[in-house]
Amino acid sequence: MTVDFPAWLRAAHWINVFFLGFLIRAGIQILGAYPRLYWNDNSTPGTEWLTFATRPIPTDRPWTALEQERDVSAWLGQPGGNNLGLGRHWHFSAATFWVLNGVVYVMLLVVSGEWQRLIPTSWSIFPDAWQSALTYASLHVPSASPGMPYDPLQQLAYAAVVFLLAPFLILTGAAQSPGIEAQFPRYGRLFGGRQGARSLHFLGLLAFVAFIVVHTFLVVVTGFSRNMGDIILGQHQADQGAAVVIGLALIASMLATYALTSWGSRRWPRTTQHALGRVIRPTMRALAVRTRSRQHYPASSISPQLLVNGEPPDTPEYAQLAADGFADWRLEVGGLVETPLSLTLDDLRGMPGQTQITKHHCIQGWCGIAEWGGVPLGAILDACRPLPAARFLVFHSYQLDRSGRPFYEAVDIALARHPQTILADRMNGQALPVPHGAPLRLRVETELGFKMVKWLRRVDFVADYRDIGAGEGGSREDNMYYEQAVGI
Ligand SMILES: Nc1nc2c(c(=O)[nH]1)N[C@H]1C(S)=C(S)[C@@H](COP(=O)(O)O)O[C@H]1N2
Ligand SMILES: [Mo]
Repeated sequence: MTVDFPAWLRAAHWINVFFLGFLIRAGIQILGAYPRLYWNDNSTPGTEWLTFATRPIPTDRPWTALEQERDVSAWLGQPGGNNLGLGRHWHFSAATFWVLNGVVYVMLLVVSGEWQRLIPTSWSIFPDAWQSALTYASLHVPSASPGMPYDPLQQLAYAAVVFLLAPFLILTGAAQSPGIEAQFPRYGRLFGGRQGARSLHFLGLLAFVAFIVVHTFLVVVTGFSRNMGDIILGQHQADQGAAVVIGLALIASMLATYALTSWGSRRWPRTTQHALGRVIRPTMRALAVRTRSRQHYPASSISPQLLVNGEPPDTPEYAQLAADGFADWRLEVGGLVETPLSLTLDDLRGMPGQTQITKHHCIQGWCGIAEWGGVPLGAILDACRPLPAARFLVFHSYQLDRSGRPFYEAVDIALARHPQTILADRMNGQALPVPHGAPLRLRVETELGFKMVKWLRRVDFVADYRDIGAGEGGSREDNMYYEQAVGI
């Protein structure tokens, strides 16, 4: 066997490096949105095993989880700053192409027979790798295996990265998805829940970074121009000088791309949201809209305290409603419906109710489990009878968002009939507390928390959301560049 590297393998290597760079950078960006890691799904303050937080959690006043977001340097994060929405767009867009490239690469490995140089076929790889390790430990470079471009320890490390570490990152990434976890709660448990998966995903990142550092170091010390000949031109007999120049230019252009796309994202966030949205929307939508929540956590798993996001409305109107125990509060249901409704709390409580114990997935990364009680949204649909043109439900809140406009979110009508989509007026057996959305909030259990509008005022059935607010499908989409349908 020659030690040539076929062109497809070299291309796959560099495509992999390119998207991995985005994944790591954007992953760090996402971590900055809630820089605390846990092994429990309550995200209870003080129980984190690792934190990069810059702000202590206040103990003398109510606080919201968004206060915990921190700025990330653009040297590390994609795109840098306080940019969870764009970071997620980059992370999932890059993941899409990274996985595609990986699948093509593995298929070609198999059909070309090239896998024999990567996957160990004899147990002797372990003692041989140990010998290599001892050689490295004595500060010498071991010789490559016969007919192979690298020594047994390197082979073992490459095989582990391709066939163990990469799949592990995909699996722990998927386990953080509200859609996937809602439909397959047992899958989430495999990794110790969402926080377990998130912590493991982070450790996987560290493992990848460690691999990259050691790999790069070895590429340099075992003969940089020779190795560049292999991975750029396919063989080390080739013009090594040219290979080094091309290789360094390639790496420089990748770094320049990260810098330019980060700068461009922050300069034109809306354009970035739209462009990358086209890449990730089909998957996002499918997970949010097509999956079904089948969550039935035991009462014993209810979190001692569910974190809060969004500050309660501070308008005189809401204060008045709350002072009267919401006796004068109404939920207005209108728009593209046959029968507009105006429902009191008693009307809602008179309808057949439902309770469910589910996990709340905040886009920032934290989560918690609570019991929610209320009316299935399907019952409201039966009562108001949406017109055929209605495609989205727009939930409006009494609370004002950052732009000073009422907080709203648009939800696909297909979600309204999901068995666990409810309007909740109860939490953990009590009337819904004000911080959690009194008197009524939405629960849509296959999506991220920000879709679940609290302090509800009105539900409108619409054909399109583009003429509402900034037109992105919700306050968070408008102001923070989140995605409209969020199953991940
Ligand atoms: N009106 C309104 N609803 C809202 C928010 C908000 O800021 N305003 N925050 C959302 C976010 S980001 C999350 S994670 C959940 C938090 O619900 P909780 O406070 O009950 O945990 O509410 C969602 N509903
Ligand atoms: Mo959230």
